[in-house]
Amino acid sequence: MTKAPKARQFRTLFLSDIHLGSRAAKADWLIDFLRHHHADTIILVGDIVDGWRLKRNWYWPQDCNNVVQKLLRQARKGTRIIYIPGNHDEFLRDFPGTHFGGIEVELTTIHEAADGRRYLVMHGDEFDVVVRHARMLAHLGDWAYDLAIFVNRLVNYGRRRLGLPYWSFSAWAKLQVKQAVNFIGEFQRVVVEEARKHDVDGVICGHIHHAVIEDMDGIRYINTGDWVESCTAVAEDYDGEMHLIEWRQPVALPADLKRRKALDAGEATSEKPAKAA
Ligand SMILES: [Mn+2]
Repeated sequence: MTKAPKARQFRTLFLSDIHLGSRAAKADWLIDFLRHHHADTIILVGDIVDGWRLKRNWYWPQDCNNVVQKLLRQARKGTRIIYIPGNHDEFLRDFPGTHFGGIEVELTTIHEAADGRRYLVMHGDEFDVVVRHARMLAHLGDWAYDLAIFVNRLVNYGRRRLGLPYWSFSAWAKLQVKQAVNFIGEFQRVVVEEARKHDVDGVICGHIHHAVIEDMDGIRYINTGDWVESCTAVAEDYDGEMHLIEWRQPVALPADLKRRKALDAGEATSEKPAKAA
């Protein structure tokens, strides 16, 4: 008989860009990750549910339910869970300060790490427009930068009202393969600038699907990556140290997978059956 490996316990786990409801979401990998990594606090850094994808084409396999159930169960068992909406789950942005199933919704939050460092936590999409027009805005200065963020919010609010999807920076950046690296750098730069404005030691964000922990001009930039391609998370240990974890599903025998599937099916207590596309 094989004993299940013990889960690693962390102070905080940061996860973003899971995109549940899109076919690309690696929900089964995430379930496996959550089975092996526990935390006192889990902060969901946006684009957890892909509302825009679901609106166009309902796709919600059992794996998506399992992720939600697993998180809700941990909340019930005492894990503090904070949900910071992104652009794909922006419907939640209308409910800051509310709770559902023990999960708190906040637009942004300040995370104080065990070592006393303070981090601004946000999804990061509000900087798309700044990144696009970085050079021009740099000449215009602070007020233009703030105005750009405001206009971006307004435009995307309008698009949402018209039933149009959010203008996706990351998808666009991927199309510009040659330029993508520049844009990742620009994004990082403006987000770090925002952290400086908030007088914090670092920033934790998602959105561009590019996981990294890096110090930049005295500010720590942390991007949690995604669960669409890279399967990455950031974990804070009890000393306040941040770790980037890339979760590659261990090679399992078909029998193991079958047993795991059965386990998950048994674990899930959803009242409604999953509705397949
Ligand atoms: Mn996003």
